[in-house]
Amino acid sequence: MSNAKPVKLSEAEIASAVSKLPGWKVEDGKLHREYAFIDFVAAFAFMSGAALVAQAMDHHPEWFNVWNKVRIDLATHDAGGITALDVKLAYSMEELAERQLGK
Ligand code: H2B
Repeated sequence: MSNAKPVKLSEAEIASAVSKLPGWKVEDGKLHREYAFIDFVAAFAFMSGAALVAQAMDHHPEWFNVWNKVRIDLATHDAGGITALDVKLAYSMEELAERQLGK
């Protein structure tokens, strides 16, 4: 069913991960990014895709949406910090966002 308990990444591992994820930073001990899409439909399309990925991973974002903006915080509550699951979800979100941002 669920995988082994996720392990918190070290400061160095987090720094290395963030350096490969443009737009992402660590804020309040969570991986943080804000996207600005063209409109609400694009923002919600991104969120719909991300929701399916999150559910498949059994790993869920903290996020906040107003019209075209989506503010995201990723942390692993079971581990009390940032784990490889958060990095993986951030990469998936980047892929999904690119589709909406047309990059
Ligand atoms: N999402 C996040 N971000 N952190 C978790 O620790 C977590 C989760 N745990 N989604 C999962 C669900 C856990 O509660 C279930 C029981 O697997």
